[in-house]
Amino acid sequence: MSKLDDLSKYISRILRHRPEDANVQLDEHGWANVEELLAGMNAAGKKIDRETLEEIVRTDKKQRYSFHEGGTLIRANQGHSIPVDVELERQEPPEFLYHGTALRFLDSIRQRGLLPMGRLYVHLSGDVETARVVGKRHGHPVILKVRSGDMHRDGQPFFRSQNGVWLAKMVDVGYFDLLEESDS
Ligand code: HQG
Repeated sequence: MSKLDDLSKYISRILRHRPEDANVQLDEHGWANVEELLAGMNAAGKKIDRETLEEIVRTDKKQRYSFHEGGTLIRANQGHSIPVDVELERQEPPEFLYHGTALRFLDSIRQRGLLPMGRLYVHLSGDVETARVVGKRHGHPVILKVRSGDMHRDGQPFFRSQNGVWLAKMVDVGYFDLLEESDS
């Protein structure tokens, strides 16, 4: 992993899950003070300066972070486990969305539906390829095709994060099927 990727991974953890590890406080909208983050990271042995942080925010492949207030505040665009309100936009989803997961989770998902587990939302992708990459993080990937259009018509809200990830509170059993690869 490159040095920037390693720092970025640490920043995700601080801004989404464990701000206290770097002595950082998030406000109700998930914003952290940039100076506080830099000081906390350096104190925790993750050496970083403002220029490097700006480079990470600018070049991150998934555009995970945003600056605010002239670069004095920073937050993760999505993916939190701590309950912050990142002012997600409610949006009408496409007819189908995709969720990549691991084969070993499938029985449980079929019984209980897709749940946010350690995060605030279930993460869904607009395309099969992205879902496959997400699923691979957990093991042998399988892809679920979610009937997001039906969920929407049944009154279930969908959100889209700043960086284009589709989010739902949960996906009930009955709104997804295992994707047959010839079907994609
Ligand atoms: C599974 C990355 C058992 C779910 C990615 C997933 C994504 C269940 C895992 C973002 C279940 C949670 C999120 C049930 C769901 N029983 N397992 N009922 N319901 N699961 O990491 O979607 O690089 O919290 O299928 O690209 O994998 O961090 O969610 O496999 O966008 O920016 O429980 O994280 O982005 O795993 O990934 P995660 P995810 P970043």
